[in-house]
Amino acid sequence: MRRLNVSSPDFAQTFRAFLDERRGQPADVDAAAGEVLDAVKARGIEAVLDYTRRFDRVDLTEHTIRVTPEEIEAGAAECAPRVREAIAFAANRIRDYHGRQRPADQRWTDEAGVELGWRWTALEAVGVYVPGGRAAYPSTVLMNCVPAAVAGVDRIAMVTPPGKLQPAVLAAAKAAGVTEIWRIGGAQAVAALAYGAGPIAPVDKIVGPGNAYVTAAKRRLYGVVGIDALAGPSEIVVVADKDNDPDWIAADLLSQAEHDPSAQSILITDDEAFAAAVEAAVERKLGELSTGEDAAASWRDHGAVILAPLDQSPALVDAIAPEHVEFCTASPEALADRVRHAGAIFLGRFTPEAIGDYVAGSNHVLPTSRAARFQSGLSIYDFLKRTSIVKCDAASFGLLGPHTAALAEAEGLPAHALSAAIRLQK
Ligand code: HSO
Ligand code: ZN
Repeated sequence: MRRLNVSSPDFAQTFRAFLDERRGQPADVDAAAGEVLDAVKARGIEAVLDYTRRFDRVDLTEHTIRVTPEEIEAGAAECAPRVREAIAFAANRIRDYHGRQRPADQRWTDEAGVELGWRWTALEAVGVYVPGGRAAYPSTVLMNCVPAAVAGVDRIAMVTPPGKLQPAVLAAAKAAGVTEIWRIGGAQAVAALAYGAGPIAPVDKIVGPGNAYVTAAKRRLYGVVGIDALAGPSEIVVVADKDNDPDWIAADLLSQAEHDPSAQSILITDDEAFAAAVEAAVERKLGELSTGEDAAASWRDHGAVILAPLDQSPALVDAIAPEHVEFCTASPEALADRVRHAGAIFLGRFTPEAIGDYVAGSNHVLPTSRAARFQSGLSIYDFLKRTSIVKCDAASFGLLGPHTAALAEAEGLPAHALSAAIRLQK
């Protein structure tokens, strides 16, 4: 854990170096992922089944690769009622939040008499990657699939590595409107979704987090399909005054740290004694968490405490452009309104980030690694596209046609000029 102080003479330099540190650089697996993609493109389902045997050590067939509706029902029924209730609660809130994002179509006639506008339509088919093992989060299923369903996507195809499917993941898939589940993982699953393979029909876009192979496969397939942002290690900034309970703030910092040894938790506070109390609380709690090992590594290698007047916190937050920022102060808006670059902002002492991870309704798929400077979290817009609409009549064409012909001639494109001129002669 690093201690930085804005009033120390070398702060600008230390802070810059801190921001430039790269966390958890993904392994260079690009060539290996490329090979898998080529094989699936060439040999389809056979290659997918081969890789599943080789990498996952599971022998599947074209028929057993699909999780049947009966299996989904039976698995979801095993989910503890308390968790099932929470999934339904979360799904409803996520549905409501994303439903409000729905943009309107537009149509108008401008002063030249041209009818113009645009129309929004949903993607037809989307693939959602859900990691296996410990990172098979039902919340991730909800956050990726509910917005797709709200947008009106017809097919939502989930892939997840073979093995026992967690009841909560199946319950979330059901609640989110997933239309099919395939037990495949890794680059071969991404390839199957992009190219289609045997019973798996191709999709138009692939979203969802995965390991280095999955990320490399998605990056390579961009263009064949759409992809979401490439997820990096999670991060949180907590801006807190001394009136907070240090234990609460420590828990919030640890809630990000426990995700991954390369996650990052940063405290910004104006009170040295409070900072020390939070640090002590973090150390105490690390020993109590089952995820303590990862959290300790994250806090040790990437954690930071920045001492600064709180009035300077919006500028510091902007420089960090974090995935999440909490303002745990009496008047959080006064500071938060001045922030420009952050994936999600959590206001006040009773809004820990965990609320946003699960049930607030806002999306927890957010820009990491300073991508908040140019990117938003996952939304209904990731599953919609806009089509432009243009209509001229003879009179309005009379106004636009000559300018079209002039530009076409300037570009050396005579057929373009002709398609304008030919109508002007009428
Ligand atoms: N905080 C993570 C999302 C998550 N948390 C899933 C719990 N489960 C990245 O924003
Ligand atoms: Zn989280």
